[in-house]
Amino acid sequence: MQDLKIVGTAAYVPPLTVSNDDLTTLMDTSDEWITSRTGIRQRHISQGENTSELAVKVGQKLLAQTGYSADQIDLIIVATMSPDAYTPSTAAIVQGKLGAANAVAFDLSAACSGFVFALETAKNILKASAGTTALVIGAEVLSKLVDWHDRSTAVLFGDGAGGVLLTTEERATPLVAGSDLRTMGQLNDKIVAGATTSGTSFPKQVTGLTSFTMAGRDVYKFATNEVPKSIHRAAQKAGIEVEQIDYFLLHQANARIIKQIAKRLAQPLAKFPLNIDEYGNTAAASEPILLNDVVNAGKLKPGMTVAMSGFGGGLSVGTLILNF
Ligand code: 4VN
Repeated sequence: MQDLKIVGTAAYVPPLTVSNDDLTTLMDTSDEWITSRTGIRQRHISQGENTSELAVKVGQKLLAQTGYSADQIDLIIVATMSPDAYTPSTAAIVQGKLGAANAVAFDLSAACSGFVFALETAKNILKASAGTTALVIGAEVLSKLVDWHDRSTAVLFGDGAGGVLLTTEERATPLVAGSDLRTMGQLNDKIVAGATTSGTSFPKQVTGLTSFTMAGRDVYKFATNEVPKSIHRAAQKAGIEVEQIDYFLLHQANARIIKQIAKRLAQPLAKFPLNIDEYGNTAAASEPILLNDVVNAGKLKPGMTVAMSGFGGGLSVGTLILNF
């Protein structure tokens, strides 16, 4: 059957690393608290590179690795909650810098579920259109939205980007065997960043954006309850049992949350790769950075089945069952 294949994966993180100890000079926190509560040891922080610049580096790596030329790309989706601007889209900037003249490009805003939503969207567009090849990138510079004196949020986040090059090809099994995407918009106020005000008087002033706020306990509860359910629904759609899944690539929000989810699914922790120690929570970039790390570690073999789950702002959750 004609279906899709991930031809390449890539990631880019800015060179500066900030350790937990480094953060103790900005706020009342400790390496012990951060590592035991979240599993984070350091995060990469951009110095001047904006979201599109991280995404362009991922795009350039994907083209170089796969041997595709920029004009062969039909579609570029950038999943981000920290775009360079409201307009142009970060994806349009990426399209221009890559010289991908034949690609339609747009951003997808679904916070930490963004990459999963974007991969499913790209799949559906490629299957429904004459296009064959897409870049799907998750990219974030969360450091520009974080209040660096708020110890409840600042310790959690990092900057980075990752992505895949997708193309149409003849294969025996579909790339996406099952999917489950959900939005719980009644809980939209639980994670907020970059809010604007409409202004009451006229003429109005252009004002700044709000910094990142999160109802941590509520989001924690949401994730541990909803992610296992989403994985079960996606597995059911794929016609498989959760036991048949080789790896669970979960949004790297918090190592304790991931361990809790593994427990609820009654699956061994060895099936849940973790890299949050090195990158922190990079929202929409976390899934493609993790996928790239797992691919580069040689863990993913053809024929394996992977569940990829994103969850967070919206609130939202999304799971894809992927055949490699
Ligand atoms: C998804 C999740 C989180 C998240 C929520 C809570 C949380 C991460 C609360 C308790 C605190 C340690 C940190 Cl599940 C964030 C996002 C946003 O990307 C998405 N950490 N914690 C403690 O006191 O232990």
